[in-house]
Amino acid sequence: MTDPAQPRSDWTRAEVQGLFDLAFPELIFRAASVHRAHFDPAEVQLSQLLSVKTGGCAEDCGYCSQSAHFDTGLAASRLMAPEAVVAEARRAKDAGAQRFCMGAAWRDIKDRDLPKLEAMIAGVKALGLETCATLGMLTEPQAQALKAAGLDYYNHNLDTSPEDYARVVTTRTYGDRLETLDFVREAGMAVCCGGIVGMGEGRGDRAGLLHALATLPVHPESVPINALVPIPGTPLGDSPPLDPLEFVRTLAVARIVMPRSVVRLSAGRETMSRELQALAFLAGANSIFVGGRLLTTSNPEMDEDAALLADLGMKPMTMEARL
Ligand code: SAM
Ligand code: DTB
Ligand code: SF4
Repeated sequence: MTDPAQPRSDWTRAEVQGLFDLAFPELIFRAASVHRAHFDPAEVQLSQLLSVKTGGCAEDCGYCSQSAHFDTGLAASRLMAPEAVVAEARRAKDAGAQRFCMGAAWRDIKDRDLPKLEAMIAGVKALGLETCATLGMLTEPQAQALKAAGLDYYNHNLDTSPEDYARVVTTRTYGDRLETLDFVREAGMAVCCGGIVGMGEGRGDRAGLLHALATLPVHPESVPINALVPIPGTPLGDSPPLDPLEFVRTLAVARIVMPRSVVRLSAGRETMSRELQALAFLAGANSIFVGGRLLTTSNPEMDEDAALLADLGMKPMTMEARL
């Protein structure tokens, strides 16, 4: 019998679907068991996001406030100065964040922006923070340049199952996403790749997303699971809310199929109860975004999260546990 705590890349889609279909207590027990084989279940990594370039994006992601294709009332802005980004990162670190993720509303990176990006990444890294960026598609040389500047992780999500993708985005393909992920890997960066649930997809699509992630040649070291934050004016802004227990199931299956990855309880926490977040941690989630803002939407304030973690007897993840 294979050890359920050892990473495997040969999951079948039926196996992943079968995990979703387990009785809830059995699923959570298995996920919690796998979680403690690799992590301290009392630890959670605190990550802070910053939108370094907001709005006006050429892509048509049906969930996104920043697409130029939809009228969401969001004002677009230019790429921030590196010094301003580093100042925000210092504030985040002082408030308790261990990881800092820079996001840009771009379809892809333009070479002319590389010097600024390299400067901000180097400055954030120099503060002793783990660095992550999500800047759209990139080329192999661009991936190498970001790595050389000090970028630890690149975030690029698959979002949903391969067959559901065209319902959500039409301006790029699943294959485009996979190609960027390959370049990130080849450049020696860690991969941050996950998706969104609550976009009106079915359980089969949630299983399909996790199957796609867990059958990559190397599992993404970081797997953000976002609950859709509905944005008025976007095609998916009226999606019916997902059953919270199904959200927890998704986290639990992610934990089981990618046992060594950091599973991030990402967007959507503002509307989640403390009890639901506690269940999410029990199911193996071990990172949250902190600070009152995600990229363009709001998030619980740090003091609220600090109180939640204290009440649960949980603590920020140590540096050693992350590597
Ligand atoms: N433009 C880059 C890209 O899409 O790759 C990076 C920024 S993009 C905003 C990063 C990720 O945030 C998306 O891949 C998506 O998974 C998530 N996201 C965006 N809008 C969201 C929303 N309204 N609710 C939940 N997650 C969202
Ligand atoms: C990810 O998967 N979730 C974060 C991060 N990667 C960049 C972004 C969430 C964005 C939520 C919507 C917003 O604030 O615009
Ligand atoms: Fe652009 Fe990223 Fe938003 Fe898609 S998710 S519209 S690529 S900013």
